[in-house]
Amino acid sequence: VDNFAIIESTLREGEQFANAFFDTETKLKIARALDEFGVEYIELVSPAASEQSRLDVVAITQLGLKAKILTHIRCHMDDARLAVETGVDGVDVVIGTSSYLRQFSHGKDMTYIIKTATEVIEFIKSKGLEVRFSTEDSFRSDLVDLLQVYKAMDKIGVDRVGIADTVGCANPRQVYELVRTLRGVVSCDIETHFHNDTGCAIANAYAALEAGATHVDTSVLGIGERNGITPLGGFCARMYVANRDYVLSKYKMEKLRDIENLVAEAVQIQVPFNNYITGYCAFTHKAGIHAKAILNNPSTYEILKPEDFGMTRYVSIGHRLTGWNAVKSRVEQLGLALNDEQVKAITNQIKLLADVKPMGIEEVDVLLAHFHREVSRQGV
Ligand code: HCA
Ligand code: CU
Repeated sequence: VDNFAIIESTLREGEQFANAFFDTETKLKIARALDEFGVEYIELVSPAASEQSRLDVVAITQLGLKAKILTHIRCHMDDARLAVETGVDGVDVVIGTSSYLRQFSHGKDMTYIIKTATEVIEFIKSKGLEVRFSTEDSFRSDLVDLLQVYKAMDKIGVDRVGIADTVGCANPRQVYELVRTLRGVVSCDIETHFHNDTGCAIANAYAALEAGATHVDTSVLGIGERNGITPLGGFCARMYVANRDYVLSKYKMEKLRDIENLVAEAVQIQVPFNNYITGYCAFTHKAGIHAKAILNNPSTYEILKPEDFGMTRYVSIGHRLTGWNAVKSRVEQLGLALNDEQVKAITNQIKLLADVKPMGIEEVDVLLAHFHREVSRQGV
């Protein structure tokens, strides 16, 4: 799992999020921010979606970003012709292969799918562009059908094949097995795309990489169709735990919070309280036992180092689960001279008060300063 690339799809899958409507200026801002962060690819809405969408693809390709720019199209020659004229570095082609999609969506059989896909892929390749072929709803598709299409695409020289859990039904073990099987059948790269309907999107992406996938689709805050896909931040947290140095060498993690705020504002949502890395309580330690150990050595209860992400740790002390070691640390930060017995006494007072109502840090500070004045006066 120490060699993968991110295909950042906030400007494609993300626009399928209920609240999303990105004007051109916002798209450019998001594209620049993702590029600075260091994602390898930025995927954009199809130029066939609307005239403005097409113009926006062209505008983004002209920014001169380091990231490769992709556009995402249906498996149609009409879309392919539009895509290759936009100036993108590559095209992601998708077609549905599950019985649901074949019956209720496009109504095409496998022979037709392979024939059309071959024409589309060969056309895009002939323009010197990178090309990926992916099947929608891969996990509810017939395995024999799937492998047959992928094999055919690999043979004609597609750069990547993609697996998509369009409906979010897959679990990590199923993902591992499918990617492992596919790895044995094709020699090209393998891209993966996971929806998060049952909360498996990050785990599935990780399992895919363990099984030999090379590319993972993400979006900022996970926004996308329904409740979205693998979130960029959570995916990076997962990969950081697997290989910190690799992740920190590829991505400017301290820029994550700004990108999330930019996107959250653009789609008018709040960053969730429990968001990976940037949620407001992601580095808050509360219970006395945790606080004590954290103050001795943060790794005791922290798998992510806040400073690697431009974040700060916070030890919460104004509540009844607090402990005297945590209070002592605050006393020292404030430069108040109190011995351990005194710190224990004020800790008990904090607990009694907090039994009625938890306090913010300002209130605790006032209490500590007051206590300090009292004991100093008595000492004189
Ligand atoms: C969709 C398409 C897609 C495509 C994924 C891919 C999906 O249904 O909106 O190109 O790999 O989830 O299947 O986002
Ligand atoms: Cu999707």
